[in-house]
Amino acid sequence: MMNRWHAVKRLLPILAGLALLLSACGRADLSTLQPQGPIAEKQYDLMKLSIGMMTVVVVIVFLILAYVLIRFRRRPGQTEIPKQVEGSHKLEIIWTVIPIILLVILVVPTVKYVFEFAQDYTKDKNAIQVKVTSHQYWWEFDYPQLGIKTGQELVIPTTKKISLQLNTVDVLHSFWVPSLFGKIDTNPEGNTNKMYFEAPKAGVYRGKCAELCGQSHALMDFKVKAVDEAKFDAWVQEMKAPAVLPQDPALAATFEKKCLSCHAVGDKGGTLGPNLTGIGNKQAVAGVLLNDEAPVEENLKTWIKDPEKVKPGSKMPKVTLTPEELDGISKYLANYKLQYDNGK
Ligand code: HEC
Ligand SMILES: [Cu+2]
Repeated sequence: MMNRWHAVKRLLPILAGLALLLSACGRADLSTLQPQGPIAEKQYDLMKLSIGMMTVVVVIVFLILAYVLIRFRRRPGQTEIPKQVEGSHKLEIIWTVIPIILLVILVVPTVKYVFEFAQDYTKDKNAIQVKVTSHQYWWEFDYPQLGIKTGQELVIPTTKKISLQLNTVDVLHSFWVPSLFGKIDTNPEGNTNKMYFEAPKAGVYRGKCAELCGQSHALMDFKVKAVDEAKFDAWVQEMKAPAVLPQDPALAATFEKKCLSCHAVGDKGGTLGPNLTGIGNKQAVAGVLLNDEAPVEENLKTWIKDPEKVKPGSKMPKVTLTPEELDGISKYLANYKLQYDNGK
């Protein structure tokens, strides 16, 4: 008896640690266990149903096992072999029928949701259409109905269905916003995956690449920002407004020459990198340098100075700039803010 208590005592810290670990699975903007939209809620319902059923089965099986172990244990002095039972029709029917019933309970809602989640809204005029393209190591969002291409931050209205078509330009990635919907792959073979979701609560949700895609896979973060319809419309107008370039003409020329070959601001520039319009009030620089952890200007400087240091293997080269140019461009971008969310 004493020994057993010692064993339990030794296990206690491990159990406490596990409980602590599990209790930390709780960020509302990042957790499957705190769904923030209808798709995630239904997926969570399926999880609860299957885990609930498994728990009941495990508990019953272990209770029966414990009962059998105690009730039919070998007693002192017992020498004869107990009565052998086999081919009991009653038992066989019970242990065939019960699992079938359990499977049916699991299958019906699962199949129902599989079809529901696979509905195609790509032709729906009322849905916001977004073409998602994954790159090592960033996400591009193209809104064909609105004529906007952006990156790293998917801005959406809370009132509409968002219909996604997903592709990659390089390797396999997986698009995942745990609190809004499950993972969906972006396939290299050119076959486009589709899905839809809704985010009825305004807020910022964290997204992840969920498929090991290279050295900076773990840094391939993005955000989904859900805003009300008025703010969304304002955002669209601001994204389409003419480019605002640095005031100093020399700095503007440097920026155009060295940055706009890949990046866009307003109506100017290229698409090899994320659109920089409004980068001054985005949630993060390059997805990972969070602007609520360091000032955006500092994050911009850190990134532009040496992208490779922030995200090994990044496709943004280290651009040669004088310290004044680096300061000037970082300041200019930090002040490139949009007003749709009250300049926040
Ligand atoms: C050869 C193309 C190329 C050039 C030139 C280039 N960039 Fe980039 N830039 C990229 C790519 C690609 C990314 C995405 C990198 C990632 O996140 O993995 C990026 C990301 C960024 C980001 C983060 C964007 C976001 O939405 O978080 C900023 C800011 C940025 N670049 C600024 C600049 C500036 C300033 C210059 C000029 C000094 C510049 N870039 C030149 C390709 C380029
Ligand atoms: Cu990836």
